[in-house]
Amino acid sequence: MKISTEDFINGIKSGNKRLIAKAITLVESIKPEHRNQAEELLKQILPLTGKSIRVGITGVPGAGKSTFIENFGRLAILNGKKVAVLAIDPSSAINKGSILGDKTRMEELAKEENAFIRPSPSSGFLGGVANTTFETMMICEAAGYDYILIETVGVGQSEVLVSDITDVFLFLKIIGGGDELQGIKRGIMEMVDVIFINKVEESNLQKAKNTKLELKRALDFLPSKEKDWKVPVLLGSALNNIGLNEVYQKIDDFISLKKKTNRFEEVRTQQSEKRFEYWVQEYILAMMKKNDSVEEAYIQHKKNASDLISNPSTEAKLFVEKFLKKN
Ligand SMILES: Nc1nc2c(ncn2[C@@H]2O[C@H](COP(=O)(O)OP(=O)(O)OP(=O)(O)O)[C@@H](O)[C@H]2O)c(=O)[nH]1
Ligand SMILES: [Mg+2]
Repeated sequence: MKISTEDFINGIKSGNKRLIAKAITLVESIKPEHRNQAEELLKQILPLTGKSIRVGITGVPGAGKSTFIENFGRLAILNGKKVAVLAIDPSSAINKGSILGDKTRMEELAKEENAFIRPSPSSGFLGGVANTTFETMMICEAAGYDYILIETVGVGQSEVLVSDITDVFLFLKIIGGGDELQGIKRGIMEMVDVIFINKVEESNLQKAKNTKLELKRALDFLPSKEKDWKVPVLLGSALNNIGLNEVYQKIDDFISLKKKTNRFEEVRTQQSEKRFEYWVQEYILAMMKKNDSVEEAYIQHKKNASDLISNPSTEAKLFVEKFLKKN
């Protein structure tokens, strides 16, 4: 049975998890009639959004992201906060990637009344991963969640996507995790706001301290992303709940600093502009493709590009000029 927009909104406002989940399914849907209702819903909840702290968490597979989120989330709840957990997974559209890693379902956190855990979308969807996750985040914010924790799943572009929708970016590092072999992807180091060296125990404490020094040195060579913020490198164990308080505190400090310097709003504004630009392209293309001959041409030009008959940018230009050229 179709749920009315009003019912969705009342459900979200009252924190009804079943309706929150259904609203998220609605915004993830690619069906045009669903999209129309999604737009209406998002428009109406907009005034209720924007108040959470949006945290992106990255790290190589197995670094302990899910374990960290589970215990960090419980810590936030102990501090009286409500926590929503989302995943961003650019690979899921292709291989129907696993849901927040099948190994870790965050069972303890999931039991908490003040936690909401949402698996990443697992099939093709409109608007790209970051935009879909952003809209999911809006719904969670309207439902009163104070922290939105976003786990990056898969490697590569997911960090860029997640940094486009978050306020603070946390990098979980493990010693000997392979990432230092690649000099730790420079891109990540430039994006990161807080580093947590995870799985530190008595036996590897000295190694961890050395890694911390190396990271600090590497950071010194990079331009700082936020003025007056020195990226902290913390040590601890997500599994044993060591060092998470410090991360919590650093995130708090970082957000306070960004608010004081107006960077908080400024970055969010830039992020919104980027989303706007994205949607303009998305909708222009969708409108154009409603016409059969345009759709046909689109497929042909795309094929030329994919068959390497010509350069993708040349094909894109030819396609657009065929239909949009002033005459
Ligand atoms: N010893 C130790 N093990 C940990 C710690 N944190 C996480 N682990 C373990 O490391 C393994 C991977 O943890 P996950 O939390 O699933 O890691 P992840 O980064 O979410 O992994 P993916 O989602 O697959 O990318 C699990 O077996 C955890 O129990 C820690 O602080 N110490
Ligand atoms: Mg995980």
